[in-house]
Amino acid sequence: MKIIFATSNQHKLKEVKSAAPEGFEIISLKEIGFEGELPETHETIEENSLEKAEYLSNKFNTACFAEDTGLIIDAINGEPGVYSARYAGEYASFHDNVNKVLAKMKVMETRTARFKTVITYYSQGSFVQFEGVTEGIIPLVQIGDNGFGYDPIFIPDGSTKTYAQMTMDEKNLFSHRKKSFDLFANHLKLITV
Ligand code: ITT
Repeated sequence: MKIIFATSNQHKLKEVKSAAPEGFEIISLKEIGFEGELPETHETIEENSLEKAEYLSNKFNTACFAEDTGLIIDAINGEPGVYSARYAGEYASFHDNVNKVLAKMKVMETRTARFKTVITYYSQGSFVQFEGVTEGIIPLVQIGDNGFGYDPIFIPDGSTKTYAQMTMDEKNLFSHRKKSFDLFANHLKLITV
């Protein structure tokens, strides 16, 4: 089964390809000839996820899925949350965003946080959403070089490593994205039998 993943983030694309069960082929935006950014104008992860999937589905008149992800840190009122991609500014790098979090978290004793992904599958004008959440903690310093985004500052519960110290397969054992994708894949299996 072929499904289009509406994302301009190549790291997400790689992870979802590695998480997809046998029989699922993930098609990228590049492969369907879309270049550019997807719209993300809302205040919640759910709404942004829907906005991206709906936009692409309407533009190409095809079924597709999109996802929106945020890192939610308790000690700083849920930041960076829905603003995870541009936390340190519109053109901020992953590095800038990580440094901003670490600076804000410097004096915080409570280190709990969670990653949340919401996948939206949009098809013929209707949609369904799948949520994956992984609880964890924010270390005092960044550790590891793998992955992307906030991976160097997130230690999922049940591990002593940050996501950035893990291989992709190891990250998939804990990953918020993988949890939401598994729910989505089950849904697709059910509606296609
Ligand atoms: P698309 O909207 O095109 O999918 P994006 O990078 O803009 O790509 P988001 O709006 O979901 O995606 O941004 C969330 C940001 O959160 C992302 O840019 C990363 O910095 C971070 N992020 C998302 N998933 C992550 C993960 O698994 N590990 C670490 N950081 C992650």
